[in-house]
Amino acid sequence: MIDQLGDLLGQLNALRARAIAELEPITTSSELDEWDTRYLGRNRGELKALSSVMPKLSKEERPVVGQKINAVKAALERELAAKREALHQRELTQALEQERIDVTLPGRALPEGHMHPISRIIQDVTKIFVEMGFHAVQGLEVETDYYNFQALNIPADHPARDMQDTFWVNPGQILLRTHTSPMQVRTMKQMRPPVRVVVPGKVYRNEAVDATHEAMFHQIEGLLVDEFCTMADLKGCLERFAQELFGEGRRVRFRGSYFPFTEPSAEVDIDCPLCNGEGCRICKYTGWLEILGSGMVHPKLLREVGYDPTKYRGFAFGMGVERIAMLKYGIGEIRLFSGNDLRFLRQF
Ligand code: 2NL
Repeated sequence: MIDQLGDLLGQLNALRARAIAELEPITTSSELDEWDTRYLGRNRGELKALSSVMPKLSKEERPVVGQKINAVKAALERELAAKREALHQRELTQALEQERIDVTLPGRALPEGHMHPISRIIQDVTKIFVEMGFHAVQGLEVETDYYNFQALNIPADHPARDMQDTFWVNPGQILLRTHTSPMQVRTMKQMRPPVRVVVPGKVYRNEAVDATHEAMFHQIEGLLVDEFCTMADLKGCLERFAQELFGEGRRVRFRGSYFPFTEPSAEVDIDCPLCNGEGCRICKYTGWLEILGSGMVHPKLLREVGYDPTKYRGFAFGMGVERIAMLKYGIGEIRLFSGNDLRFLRQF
């Protein structure tokens, strides 16, 4: 009996030693599960198989063997738990190593687009006048003969109405606006002074297209009407504009000119911002650049919109946006702006 007991305890010790030895080289959780079933499995586990002798043992032997079985079981379960934890830690370390992110790498640059240079100029110019108290308004691109010509003191025989320069929708009645002025006329008819508006937008002329002329281009016109408004106000306003857009210290020069809708009228030059007035290719070695036309609103126009010309005065100005852009960026070909060639547009 004693021999049988000793043999049984020896088998249990051997089982424990073998199980622990087999546990050692295991590297995956599926192997570990197999090991669990083989030794600790409830149905066909080896420990279970040895326990099956229990009923054949004597009363004295049973607790000794029972305790031993429990001790071996507890030892194997401890080893199993420790191994599981070790495997888990290894897998975690491996995952962290593989999925490691180098937070010091530079970010991947997003391709960045930008506004069209003409839109940029329109925005910059509009903002400068908005900051001086002007409202930006948009007009119609299809206008009537009255608003585009008649109300602006451009009579039927005036050269500006030449059939060659105007795109007519209904000849003599409906046209594509040749300047943004019709919207200033509409604004004046809609409200009483003081009026301060800037009107940016597309205009159309049936031009012979070349490096400086296109059939569609952009204008920005400005209009101010108030009591006690003088040409000095016009000059101060435009000087401020020139310095904001072309740089601090820019000088402004007025040259007498003629427009049907202003009297007196003046062309406005700035000292060339590319050579600081020294003379260069852009200013054709004169040191000066013409940037816009301007003048005091003709009394006939004020009367036309219902304002009393003895009480109110106005000044107005107009500039070609493409021309401003060409001067500002030193570009000699107007057609580049409408060409939609990204190799050109990306340079701004
Ligand atoms: C130029 C010159 C100018 C105006 C536009 C204007 C409009 C009204 C009344 C009086 Cl409603 N004047 N506009 C005045 C002077 C010059 O434009 O060279 N533009 C590109």
